[in-house]
Amino acid sequence: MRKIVLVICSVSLLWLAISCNDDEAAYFTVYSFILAGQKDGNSTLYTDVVPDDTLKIPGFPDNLSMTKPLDFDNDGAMDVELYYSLSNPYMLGSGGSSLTIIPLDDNEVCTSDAEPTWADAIIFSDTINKSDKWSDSTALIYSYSWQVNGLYTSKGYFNNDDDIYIGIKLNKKGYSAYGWLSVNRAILKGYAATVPYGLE
Ligand SMILES: [Ca+2]
Ligand SMILES: [Ca+2]
Repeated sequence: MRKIVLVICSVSLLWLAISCNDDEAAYFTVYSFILAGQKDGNSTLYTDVVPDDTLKIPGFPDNLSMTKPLDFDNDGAMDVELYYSLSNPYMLGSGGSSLTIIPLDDNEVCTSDAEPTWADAIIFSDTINKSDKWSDSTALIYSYSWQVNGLYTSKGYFNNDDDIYIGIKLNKKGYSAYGWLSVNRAILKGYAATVPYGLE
């Protein structure tokens, strides 16, 4: 008799859990980390940008900036935006360019301890998880400016072709997932995020 009661209880609990969560919640799993540069395994959704995309501003030089939204988990909602801007080419004596990343909705970007407004440079295969430093503010990927006298200023960690990554945290309804973005200067190469699985 006790056995029967137990079975009935667990069935009704399950039913309750399902019926209370029509809008996706209870029965899925999502990995709590991703490795920088990881392209498969652990329910990773990888988007290779082919060919690597050198950002170009439509209508330049009348337009001096552009945004490029990215959907990491392919759910139709954009997760971050890249903002690319160039200086006016008619401005004599100086010029420059910059790229920033803007987390959308509740999402966050991994930032540097040393430079809190810069996207952190994560080396290949390093773990990206909740222990990193996360910010929901715009973060600098790189900026470069020059003057005709030969002086130039470079900021951000992504001015070169180093094999480094930007960490992304997708804060969704009821869970967080992690991702990475590969970009050097204004060249977008690819991105990935872990996605929930077990949910139909
Ligand atoms: Ca998305
Ligand atoms: Ca690529």
